[in-house]
Amino acid sequence: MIGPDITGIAGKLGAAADTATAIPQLAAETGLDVDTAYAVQTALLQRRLDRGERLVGLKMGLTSKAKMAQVGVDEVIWGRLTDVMRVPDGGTVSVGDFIHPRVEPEVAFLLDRLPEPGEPVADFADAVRAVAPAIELIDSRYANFTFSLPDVIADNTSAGAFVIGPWCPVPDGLDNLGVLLEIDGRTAQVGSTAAILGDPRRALDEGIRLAGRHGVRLHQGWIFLAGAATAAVPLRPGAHVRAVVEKLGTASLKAAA
Ligand code: OOG
Ligand code: MG
Repeated sequence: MIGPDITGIAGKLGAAADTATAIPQLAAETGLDVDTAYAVQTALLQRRLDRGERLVGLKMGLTSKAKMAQVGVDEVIWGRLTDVMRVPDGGTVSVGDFIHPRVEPEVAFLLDRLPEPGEPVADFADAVRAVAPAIELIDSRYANFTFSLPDVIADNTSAGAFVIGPWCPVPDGLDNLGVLLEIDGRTAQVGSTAAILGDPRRALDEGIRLAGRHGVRLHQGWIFLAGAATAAVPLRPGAHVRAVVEKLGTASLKAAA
């Protein structure tokens, strides 16, 4: 039997991202399941590496009920982050570089010592050197931001860009810190780190487990986004966005007018 055309599908998704042009969903038509969708994601990453981008970390998706409900997919997923996706804290993005960008407040981990293969669970204190407030800009390549589980996996879990605020030591009570997403000084979303799998530390265990299934190991020095604590909000030209996480501080981003 001939399987889905992994490279061809990655080419379509990559071109959609490069030209900021939405495409129809493709998983049903091309017979993608979860495993082949991760193979497409790997081919998409390879396209980026081939043009000189560097893999700098991993992101989790749909680790909160708010996010699952917003997109109608209820499985935890993971994707890849490259250096080109990183926007400096306080930096500016151009809405026109994206199709229909949304922003969401996240918590980032700076990875330190990861478990060896066979060691089941990371000791969080060894595995994470620092934490930071973060903003993820997501941008589904599919029309109307609508997709199935394999569609969104193939599309590198809608990864677009990300901002990391100041790194700080892991504070007490990481499992229940207040989270705010502000747009132009007004509160757009309110939540808690408890929304991230009950405790964002669990997102790391899930990332190690789920990525491990596909032969991907996390590395020292990588950035790890634990997933949004609230639903995402459309990013409009001219908007000033801040993610505020209690005890961690703020990450911010501007959208060019
Ligand atoms: C999928 C990516 C989800 C998160 O933090 O939950 C995600 C999407 O919502 O398009 O990044
Ligand atoms: Mg996210």
